[in-house]
Amino acid sequence: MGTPMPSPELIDFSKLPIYLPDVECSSRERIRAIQLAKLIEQVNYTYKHVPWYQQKMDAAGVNPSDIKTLEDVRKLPFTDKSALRETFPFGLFAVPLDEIVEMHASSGTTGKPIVVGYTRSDMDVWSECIARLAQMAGVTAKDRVQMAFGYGMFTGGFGLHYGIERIGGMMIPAGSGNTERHIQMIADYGTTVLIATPSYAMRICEVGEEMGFDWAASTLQIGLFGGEPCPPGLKAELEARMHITCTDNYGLTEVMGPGVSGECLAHRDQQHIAEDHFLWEVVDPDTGEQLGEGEEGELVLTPLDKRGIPVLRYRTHDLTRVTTEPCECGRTLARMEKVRKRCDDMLIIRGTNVFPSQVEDVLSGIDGLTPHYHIIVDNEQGLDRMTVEVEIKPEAFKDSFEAMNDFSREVTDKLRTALLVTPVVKLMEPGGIQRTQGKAKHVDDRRRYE
Ligand code: DLL
Repeated sequence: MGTPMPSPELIDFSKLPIYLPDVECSSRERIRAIQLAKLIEQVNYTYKHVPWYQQKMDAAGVNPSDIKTLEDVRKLPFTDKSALRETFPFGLFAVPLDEIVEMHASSGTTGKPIVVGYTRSDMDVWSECIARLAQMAGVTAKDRVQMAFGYGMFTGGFGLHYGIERIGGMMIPAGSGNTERHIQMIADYGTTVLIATPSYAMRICEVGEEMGFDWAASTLQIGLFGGEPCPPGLKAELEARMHITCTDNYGLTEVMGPGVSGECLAHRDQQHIAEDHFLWEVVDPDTGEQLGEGEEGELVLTPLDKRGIPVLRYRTHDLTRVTTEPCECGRTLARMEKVRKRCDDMLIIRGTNVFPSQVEDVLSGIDGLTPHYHIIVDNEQGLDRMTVEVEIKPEAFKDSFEAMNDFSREVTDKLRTALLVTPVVKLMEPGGIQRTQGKAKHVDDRRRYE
């Protein structure tokens, strides 16, 4: 069963189990050799099975046979969300749909989501990656693991679920929402591990405190959190108030979902990348040029054995730096610094990705609104809250409170349907949203947890 967190200098790392020591503790040379063999095969596979990539590579004048070293990955074109948007829903799939056993989706920058599909072998790799990161965090087959992610199109719920099953832990598939019930279930079932976004974990913590739940005496020991940044201040508070070890894992739908990297107990501000399944690069977000080890830039990922929907050099827009220095936990897999910032305007609200462009699209389709809007995000009550201020055209302005209320509800419903997040909508009178001289600043992110 997961152990409460002793201070790092007291941990005997040699006693902590490692899921795949042969890979996770391999020499750097061997890791690179595995990556190269897989990269060559993956590029060939992708070129052969995805016409979109064949065209892109032909246009860039690069052939799979040009990939002879890991450095040659630079010859390949980048991929970003627009590729998935252009080919929605299945245009990047490399296998007939009959071979897809599960699909997931996440927000795109506009109306259509990003759709991904997994073959049976993709599911095996996925659950292995999750099993590895859960074990890195101290989870074992004896743990009772309560899921507070939704079991929907979001990759977090099912992804983490399969990985915990793989190490033999007991899954408690509670799903998202109903915070009081979560606390009751922890008490009733003796839950030892909680899976959630860190912000929702904080909400669970606070509601528990309000209910008089004694976190210090509870069975809960480990938080497997992810899906959004977990700043050190938030992590420290979760650990102190819930009396747990709060770990953080990272991933994104386009390359797998959760499972790309996870925190070990030796370096609590970093995450080991599953390098045998992902080739990482850090690039200058403006020029796309590769940066050296330790330099901060945009993480670019090439999954090395993805069969359903392979992607090459995926631009994550997440900013980080990577080190390949050996780690005290025994793993030799590279470590990425926790992602705190993105280099695009995507917001993560309660674990759901939201682009200002989606908000703009919805608002522009509603009669009676001017093009001016303002998004405010805060987390004063523990949970992220998104407020959207919209401005009414003079002709749509009504004296009746009822009529204005109905209008506000219509805007809220349309935003909720598109974003999967329920915003607080504030109707502003004509001219009520401040105009700027230069670029309009649409987003004010006031969340604080430094
Ligand atoms: O959030 C996958 C995931 C689910 C990871 C559950 C971990 C746990 P998306 O919805 O596609 O996938 O969002 C991916 O979320 O590019 C980051 O910007 C952000 N993100 C995910 N995990 C972390 C994390 C899932 N641990 C986007 N720290 C990514 C910081 C994170 N940001």
